[in-house]
Amino acid sequence: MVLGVLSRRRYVVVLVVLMSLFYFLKVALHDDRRTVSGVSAAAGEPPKDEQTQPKDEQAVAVVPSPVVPPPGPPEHLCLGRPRANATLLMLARNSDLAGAISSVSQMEDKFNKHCNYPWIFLNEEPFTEDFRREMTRLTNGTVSFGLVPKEHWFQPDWIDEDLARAGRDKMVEQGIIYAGSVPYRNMCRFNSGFFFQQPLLQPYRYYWRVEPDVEYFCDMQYDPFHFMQEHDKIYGFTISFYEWEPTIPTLWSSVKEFITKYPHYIAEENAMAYLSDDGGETYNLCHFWSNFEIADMDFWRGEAYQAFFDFLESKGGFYYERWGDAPVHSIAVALFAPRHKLHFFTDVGYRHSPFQHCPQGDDWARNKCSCDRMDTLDYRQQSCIPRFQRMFQ
Ligand SMILES: Nc1nc2c(ncn2[C@@H]2O[C@H](COP(=O)(O)OP(=O)(O)O)[C@@H](O)[C@H]2O)c(=O)[nH]1
Ligand SMILES: *[C@@H]1O[C@H](CO)[C@@H](O)[C@H](O)[C@H]1NC(C)=O
Ligand SMILES: *[C@@H]1O[C@H](CO)[C@@H](O)[C@H](O)[C@H]1NC(C)=O
Ligand SMILES: [Mg+2]
Repeated sequence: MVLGVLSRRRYVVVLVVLMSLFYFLKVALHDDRRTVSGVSAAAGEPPKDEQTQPKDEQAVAVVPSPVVPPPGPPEHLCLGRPRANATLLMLARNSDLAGAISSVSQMEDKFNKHCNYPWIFLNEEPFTEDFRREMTRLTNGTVSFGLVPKEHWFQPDWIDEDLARAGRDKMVEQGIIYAGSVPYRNMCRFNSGFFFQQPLLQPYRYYWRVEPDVEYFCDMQYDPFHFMQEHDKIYGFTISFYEWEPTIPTLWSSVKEFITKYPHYIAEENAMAYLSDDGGETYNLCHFWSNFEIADMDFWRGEAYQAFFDFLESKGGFYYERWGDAPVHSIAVALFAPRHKLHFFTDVGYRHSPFQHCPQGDDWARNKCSCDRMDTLDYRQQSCIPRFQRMFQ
């Protein structure tokens, strides 16, 4: 009897030691991998290597398969459920570092610490060692850094630069924000037609777009990617208002031309009523603010959107005017998908200066939102939310 207890105790001690050893090794190896990717970046890897950062599957392969599960929650679970096929995404410059730290740490705190969704950072220049280290430090998810290829970023040669300059100068005279900026136009075109083609994004279907210097006010109590999938949504937003007309003078006439040429891409039960107050004759300038997007890249990769982007690209309006990715995305999802696939995330508090959406009522209290409930764009004069909601009444 006494001997039996002793040997059982010894057995337990050995088991505990083995478990601790395994956990220690796992943590050490995991940290190692994350540090190594940061250090090799500092050594100035060629851009090609940037596209092949370790993915989740490869990361898991580094750790020996456990005999006894390590303590703590399983890594692939998100709020008690398996992670969706999704990633967090940020396009940023190295100079955006402070704003990126602020946005990423809020996203981690409000949502991703429960889920460890991967983060993908994109830039047309290599990210600095500093940027990589700081982003890696903020999350336990896999972090990857991608270099945008030149042909997805810079003004194409076939654009008539004299015409483009004339367009910029005219806009500067009108006092429009980013009027004279070519990089801003590169960014808008990239976000319209190319981000979802990046190799790092290929393994994923859904993304949550995050910008430097934004704010997330509320705790997420559920996984919005699961929500998208389960409710058959392709596009989620929080803020909607009117575009500045002088940035898109010929966008709507191009859209109408596209509709005439490709009527079969227009969905039944589309959201034209959100875009136009006269059945499509004129654009009312309503759009979803694309700095917040939870969306399905398979829609952007699909035939209708590809044809639409190619058509818009051929007009040169990203450079001759200043077509934004917000109206381009919004018009596409409103016309090429049934309106029930669009979703207003009323319960997600978000700010991108100078506008914010603050949840109301139970959502505000339950999700511990840190915003002033009186400060929300939803039903102000500048907002297009009433037009969106009217479609469902
Ligand atoms: N890599 C890179 N990112 C950019 C550039 N311009 C803008 N961005 C990013 O694109 C997004 C939108 O730019 P932002 O300056 O915030 O434009 P705004 O929100 O329309 O005022 C942000 O995520 C920026 O970090 C650029 O020239 N290079
Ligand atoms: C990463 O996970 C560890 C262990 O669970 C935790 O202590 C730490 O706070 C996490 N770090 C981040 C940035 O979430
Ligand atoms: C995730 O989505 C992408 C894009 O739709 C798809 O190619 C990939 O097979 C999906 N992965 C899984 C594990 O379902
Ligand atoms: Mg911004």
